[in-house]
Amino acid sequence: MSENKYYHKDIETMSVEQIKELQGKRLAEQFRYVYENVEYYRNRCIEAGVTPDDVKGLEDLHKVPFTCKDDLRATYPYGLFAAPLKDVVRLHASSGTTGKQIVVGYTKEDLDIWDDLVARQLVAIGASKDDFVHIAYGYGLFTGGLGLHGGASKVGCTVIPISAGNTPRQITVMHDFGSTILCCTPSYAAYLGETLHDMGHDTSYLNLKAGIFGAEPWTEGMRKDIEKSLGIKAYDIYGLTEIMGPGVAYECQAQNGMHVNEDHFIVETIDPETGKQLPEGSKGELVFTCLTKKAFPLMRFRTKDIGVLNREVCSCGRTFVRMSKPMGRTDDMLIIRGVNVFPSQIETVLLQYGYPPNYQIIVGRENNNDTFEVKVEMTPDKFSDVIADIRKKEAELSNAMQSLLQIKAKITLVAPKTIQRSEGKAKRVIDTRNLIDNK
Ligand code: DLL
Repeated sequence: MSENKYYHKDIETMSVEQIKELQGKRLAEQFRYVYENVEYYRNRCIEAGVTPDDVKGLEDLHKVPFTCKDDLRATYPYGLFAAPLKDVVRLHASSGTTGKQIVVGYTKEDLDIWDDLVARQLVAIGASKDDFVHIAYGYGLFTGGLGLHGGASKVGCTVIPISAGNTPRQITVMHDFGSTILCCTPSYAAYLGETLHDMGHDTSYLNLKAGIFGAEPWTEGMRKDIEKSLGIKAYDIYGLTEIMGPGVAYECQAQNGMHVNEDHFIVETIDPETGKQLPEGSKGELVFTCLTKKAFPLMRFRTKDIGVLNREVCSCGRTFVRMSKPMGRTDDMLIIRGVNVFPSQIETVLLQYGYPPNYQIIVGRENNNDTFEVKVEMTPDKFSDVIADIRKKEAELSNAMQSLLQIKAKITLVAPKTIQRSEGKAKRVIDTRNLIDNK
């Protein structure tokens, strides 16, 4: 696994000048395509006084209006699609900030490119046709399962599409089928490592050599623990539903930042307050522009992830800029057991069920598993001191939240006026996981 391998060597190692030239050309074409095909975005451009003739190359990027998650909500479900729906062959979705999910789509060509970009990740960590790729990311509307699946199929690996859950069975399948590369969230990898040892085995029980972990923050400390407990090299992968899913950026064997697939995306860092572009190397909000996508091509999408870009040449020989691990968010999105959760979604459910928005979200980690509790204040009319009544109400709320959030929360109803009021911003979230490296 020490020799550097590339899936698209010529592209992954092209000179920075060539990359920038390609990006500039693609930006001009793509901006025109989106302007012509997405009415909502065209109106945004008209308001900003920008036409396709104004965007000729990378130097004009700053003129291109931003998009953000609220734009997806405002146009739900298909208002930002640029291709006719008859050409859309797949939909995926992720959490919106309130009741509705956000929906994205792919043409056949988009899927082909997505598979290629994930294939770059796999080959960069040494994967080949000889590998058995165990995909324990969730399959379904979440992009993790099918995203890694497409990339591993492109490389010609033997794919084991097991999806998440049933942890002891995952260990048995990894052992019996001879899985060599594990793909899942880092917290699930840690949990699998722990389960392996709880089942009385050590790393020699498995044939694993590497893992591709992402979709949530994880620290260098977690990387070391996972590598030790599973006897593997652990690699990071970044992506987001709005831009493509996994494979927007990928780590190589240097394990020192994730290469952004710059032939298909432009990445910038901006000052989240002013929206001004920052020089490469400054910490800021990551913003991505899709250069080739046809079905759902977002221009200058504000991710709300904070990160740093590094243009130094990497020891692997790749020239694509590297992004750091996300170092936090500019909004209040939490990622719990790999699922994106907004406090506003929780509020939506509480209001639907007649509870006031006095609640507290408590997130922690026990035995490598995220714990997720929501304390909700009862109103005097809902108050009861009969335990069975309270349990029934808790179960009702828990089911409603699970159906919206796609993960289970422990709901604890508490007596009226017992959640501390705040004089400034309400402290809604207590998260004790420490998932960001403090560099
Ligand atoms: O998490 C896509 C994905 C699937 C990435 C599998 C990697 C592997 P969303 O559910 O839309 O998409 O969540 C996107 O997750 O804005 C980040 O805040 C966070 N995130 C994704 N990858 C990483 C990572 C998928 N490697 C949001 N490290 C993003 C830290 C990550 N945070």
